[in-house]
Amino acid sequence: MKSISLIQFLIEEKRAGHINSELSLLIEVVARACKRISVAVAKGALGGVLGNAGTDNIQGEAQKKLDVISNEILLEANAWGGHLAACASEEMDDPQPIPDAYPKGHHLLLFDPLDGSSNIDVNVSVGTIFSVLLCPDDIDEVRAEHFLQKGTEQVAAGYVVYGPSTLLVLTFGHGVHEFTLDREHGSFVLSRRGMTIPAQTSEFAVNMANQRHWEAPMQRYVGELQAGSTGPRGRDFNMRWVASMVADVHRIVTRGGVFIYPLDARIREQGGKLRLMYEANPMAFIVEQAGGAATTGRERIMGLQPTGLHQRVPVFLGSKDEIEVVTRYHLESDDSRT
Ligand code: FDP
Repeated sequence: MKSISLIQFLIEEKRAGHINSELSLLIEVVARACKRISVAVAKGALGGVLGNAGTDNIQGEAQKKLDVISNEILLEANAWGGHLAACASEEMDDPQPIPDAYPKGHHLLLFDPLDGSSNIDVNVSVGTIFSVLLCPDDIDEVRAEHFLQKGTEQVAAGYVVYGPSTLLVLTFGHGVHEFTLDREHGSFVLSRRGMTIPAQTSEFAVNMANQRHWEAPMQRYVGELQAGSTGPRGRDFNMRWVASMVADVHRIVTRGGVFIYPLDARIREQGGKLRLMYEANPMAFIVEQAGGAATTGRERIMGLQPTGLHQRVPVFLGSKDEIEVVTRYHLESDDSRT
């Protein structure tokens, strides 16, 4: 079979009218940066990249050396390309403007440079997540408010998994496609076109250690899954939790399942655990494009009007039928309390 490189694929997408040249260039630059991150991740202890950086990010979380390195790689790669108006990252309080020395483009890039930090030092898959928006016209200075667009406004989203293989999964709103990094040749090669998530599944991903802090509808839903063939669902379910969102979502995009990071009593005030702009929205775009669903347990993630660059939300995504069940349980529970 003739292999198709990412560059060829992007040319095809341009010809199909799905993307313009600037967006194509942006994706090429992000992919190139992720190849460098992949090399750094793979070096592990030999590259001196493991362990804490000794700093905290905006969310007060300890930064790993690889968080900081990955952030710098993505910033540096994107600054001079001429395709961005600004970028924003989990690791930076405020958006980073494009230096005056470089031409500016029309896109805004948001990213979580290295998701799944707790897995870095134990040689388990981690990843990069990114979301691309258009910058509003006639902006002299890009500020955080210009990024606060609904997920439905995304023009591209993707993630890269640094696992046994390095994979790039991408959507422009015309299906979801997977590229595998050919390490010998240094290029991403199309490995799956038009990925689809089956509507039904028997696999769920959630951190069960938090169970006692969940809301009642979440307790009900997972309780029924655990009861399996002896409960109301009448069949057994299996659980998988990598604790790297990218790896868990990739399993779901590959063979179905649901990924849930719900509200719980300890994180209620902050709105949830995962970040809307560079985790939930890009993953929701990918999952919906693959035929799945993504909600907060109550409403569609991509329909939310963002209120902050680092805003957190509850996340329920994956196989459509299951997301409908758990979302219905939340809405029924809310109705019964009003
Ligand atoms: P991490 O904090 O390690 O970066 O993005 C947050 C995230 O990882 C997700 O990748 C992952 O799914 C989740 O948090 C892990 O949460 P737990 O620590 O509760 O398992």
